Amino acid sequence: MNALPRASIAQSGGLASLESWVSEVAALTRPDRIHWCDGSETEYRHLLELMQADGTLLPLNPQTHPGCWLHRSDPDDVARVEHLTFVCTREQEDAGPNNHWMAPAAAHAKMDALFDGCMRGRTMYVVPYCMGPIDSPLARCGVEVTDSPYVVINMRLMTRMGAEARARIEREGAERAARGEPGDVFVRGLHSLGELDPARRFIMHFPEELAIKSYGSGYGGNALLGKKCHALRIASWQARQEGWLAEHMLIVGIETPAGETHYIAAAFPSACGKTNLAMLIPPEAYREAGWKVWTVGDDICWMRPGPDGRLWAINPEAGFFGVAPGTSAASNPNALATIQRDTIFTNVALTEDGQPWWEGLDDRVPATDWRGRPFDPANGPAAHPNARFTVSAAQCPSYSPHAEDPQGVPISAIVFGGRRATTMPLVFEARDWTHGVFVGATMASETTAAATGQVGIVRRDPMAMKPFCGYHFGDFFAHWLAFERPSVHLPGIFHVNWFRKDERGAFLWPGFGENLRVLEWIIGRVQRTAEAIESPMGLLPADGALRLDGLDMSAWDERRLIAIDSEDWAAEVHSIQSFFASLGDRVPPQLKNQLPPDHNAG
Ligand code: GTP
Ligand code: SPV
Ligand code: MN
Repeated sequence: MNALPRASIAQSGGLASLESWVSEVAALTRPDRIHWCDGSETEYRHLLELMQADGTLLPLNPQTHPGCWLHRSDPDDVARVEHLTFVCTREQEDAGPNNHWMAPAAAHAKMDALFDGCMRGRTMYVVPYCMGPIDSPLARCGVEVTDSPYVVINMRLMTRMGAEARARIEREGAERAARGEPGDVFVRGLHSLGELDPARRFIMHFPEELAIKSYGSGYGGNALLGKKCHALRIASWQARQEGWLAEHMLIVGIETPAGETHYIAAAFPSACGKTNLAMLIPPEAYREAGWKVWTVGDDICWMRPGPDGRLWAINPEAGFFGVAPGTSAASNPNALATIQRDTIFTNVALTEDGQPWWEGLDDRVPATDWRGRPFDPANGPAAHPNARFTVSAAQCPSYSPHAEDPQGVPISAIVFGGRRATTMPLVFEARDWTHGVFVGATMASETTAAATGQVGIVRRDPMAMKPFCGYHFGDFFAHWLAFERPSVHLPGIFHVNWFRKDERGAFLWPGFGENLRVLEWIIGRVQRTAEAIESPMGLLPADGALRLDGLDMSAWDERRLIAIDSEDWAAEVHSIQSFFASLGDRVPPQLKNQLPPDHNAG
């Protein structure tokens, strides 16, 4: 590798205009052609044709799935890569022990050496995008430069991409110029598939420069830079500076029979149920009584105190990049209806007649697995466990009429939750804001196939942000605590666990649509109509406060669902204590003080 220091693109570009940054990128990467994306339907169709011609996309059965395509990724490129993801702040301490760190100059040098000439023979796409409704004051823009047309079409479904976003960037630049501030403000994302070699794959973030460099992966959160890289890692940094929150949360509106809609924001780690809760269909008895569920977002939530002091939230995304396995007419009919047309499927299996298929969909036997081989159960699951669909949110039958409101929706409750076979009860409420921040900060969950690495290991995943917080967790927790002030009317904070198991390994709770029963109690608590009792973890539903009528469940299992085992809790406290210790002295003392008195020292 060339060891000569070179001026990095982001640094030398500074806040230069969009055009000059794109020219610099092209001078480094040397593409054969540059295409500025306008986001039009014509452009989308042209890219689909191009990818059909070169085999990047296979058409699916047009009778059953019009406008749907299959993409098979490289078998070594099927999920986020946390061990190759870096936050490059000037001071290592600012990235925190929760992130891999590299000094910005070294990281730029490493990445620019990889990008040097990497787009020869390829087309470079310039993808302007807006995270959030185009006219929302909470929305932010970025530009992703990529050599992957698959990334371009995914960005078109997932963000407000094209001419309107470019116009917003230029308008904001002109407004800055009028105030005497130079340059355009947008997140600069540079992406190349490179050689798709895991040994030459890095996802680097430069929050102080609002820049991202991603090389060597075409998959999901590694490559669709508007999503985790911008809307969580960079945005969480910006949000801290500017007094708002960028969170790994779904947003769902629950309309009660009284006709009031309560918006709930819920943080569950990757592949732990956000899409499913966001699209929940009420159980029969609730539907008949008039309960309705409105989907605002399924993965990311940006929120800030509004003029009335409540937290107002937008979904910065325009589409869903959802987990396919487990999605069925029984578990998530709204998702299934959403993906019947104009959907990109990645790493699913195929039936004989060219329909997409995955484990848990139905009892048909697929013909071809996610790698394109004839299906043989000896090779493992037919669909990759992290197989995904990409689809416009507007196709979702439960898409909220307020999802595009520029001011967002007001949040009544924040819910944290993890995938825990033991220890954590179905639901509890935090005693106050500080305790709620403690509950979020100490969340843990079993790892899933959404990232490479071992599955099923319990790890601390504060606020479901372990892979996504762009700065030190201690500072992140302090930022959350700072929202408690007289002018802010804070939502209640709750914790749920849909995944508790019995001794035979079966889930105790039916989950999915029945989760509305838990949301009903949460709304009841916010409205001060539902009863609760004290416990060492927080406030549990009082006897009879949680509606369980009509569920096929023994009284014994009902009790076990919300039971707290004192040995389990003691082990949890111990583990939380060492987790706080591992984060060092930036953890706010108010959080350590939430531990039982003999555990909160240090
Ligand atoms: P990301 O897109 O990775 O952030 O995931 P997500 O949090 O949106 O997870 P998703 O809703 O896609 O669910 C992941 C898996 O958990 C799927 O296989 C679901 O079928 C399963 N799941 C979701 N909700 C429940 C539930 O209430 N109970 C049970 N047992 N499984 C669930
Ligand atoms: C997650 O892993 O939380 C996802 C999928 O939502 S990805 O976009 O690949 O990060
Ligand atoms: Mn996610």
